[in-house]
Amino acid sequence: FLPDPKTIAVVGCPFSGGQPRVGVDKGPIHIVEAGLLTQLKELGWNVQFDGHHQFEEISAANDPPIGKLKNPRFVSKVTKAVAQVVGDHAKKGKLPLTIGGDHSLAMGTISGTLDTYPDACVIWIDAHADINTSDTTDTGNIHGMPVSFLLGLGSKVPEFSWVKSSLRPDRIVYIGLRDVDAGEKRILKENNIKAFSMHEVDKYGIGKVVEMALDHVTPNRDRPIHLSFDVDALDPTVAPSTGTPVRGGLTFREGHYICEAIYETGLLVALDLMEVNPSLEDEASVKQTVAVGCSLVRSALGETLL
Ligand code: HAR
Ligand code: MN
Ligand code: MN
Ligand code: MN
Repeated sequence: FLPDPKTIAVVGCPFSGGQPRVGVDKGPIHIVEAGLLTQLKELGWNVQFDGHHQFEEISAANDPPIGKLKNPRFVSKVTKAVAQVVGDHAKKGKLPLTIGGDHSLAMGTISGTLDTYPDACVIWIDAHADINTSDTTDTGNIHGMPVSFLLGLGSKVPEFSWVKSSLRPDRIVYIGLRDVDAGEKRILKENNIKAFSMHEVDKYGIGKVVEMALDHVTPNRDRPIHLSFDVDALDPTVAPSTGTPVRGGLTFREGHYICEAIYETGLLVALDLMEVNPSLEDEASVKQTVAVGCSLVRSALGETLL
């Protein structure tokens, strides 16, 4: 889908409004400082980066909850702008790489992808399903809800009416789930959404799981793929610096295998790396998490072991 010379447009999103812990907004800054852009150039890509995405903060005082949703205007404003930026890059034939920031940003990134490629499918790698609706959320944190907005589930929230809600439930697949709320389990079942939890990863092995995931969303291997990778899909021993770590996650190799296998399809058109929080855990853990984030991205963009 991408014309030569192949170009990555890096969209750094220092944003944390979709969840309560400070620091996740520093994720993209650390990842870029760690040398990711140079590493991607070494893989043969053209790399464009115009600085991290700038946005005006809306203070909590001016952004009271709408229903249960926290910071709704701020999240909406930022993710809407991100949708525009990602969509513009994609329409010019570039591959947008969005570095978060919290996972509410995926409302924007995937809206941008769907606007460009209405046929696109989504592969969502996460410990969490992020599919609470405005009705089912316990926390009100919007990073736990982006998928429901993209699918058009739950009560409509006018503030988010701009979100592309055209994603079909059979065009998204999950890998890595292990902390799914009761309401989310119901939504997954009712909508027949395919999910490979850590149980299936243990049972079948990651190779088979990725093959089954691809068979589900693109049986003929002909649909554009948007890969949204939440670093908390990895085990906390592998990626400790993240806001909602859950034990029993993907190994270093399982995470990288997913990225490598998706690259090999030649169908990847957009990539998100989300939820790296450099203010959590000690300095060594931060370094480790930032490094693993960079290497996941390299694997998804063509780095091979041989
Ligand atoms: N399900 C919980 C909620 O709705 C927690 C999910 C958010 N955690 C994440 N997203 N990091 O993947 O608040
Ligand atoms: Mn997530
Ligand atoms: Mn998560
Ligand atoms: Mn939970």
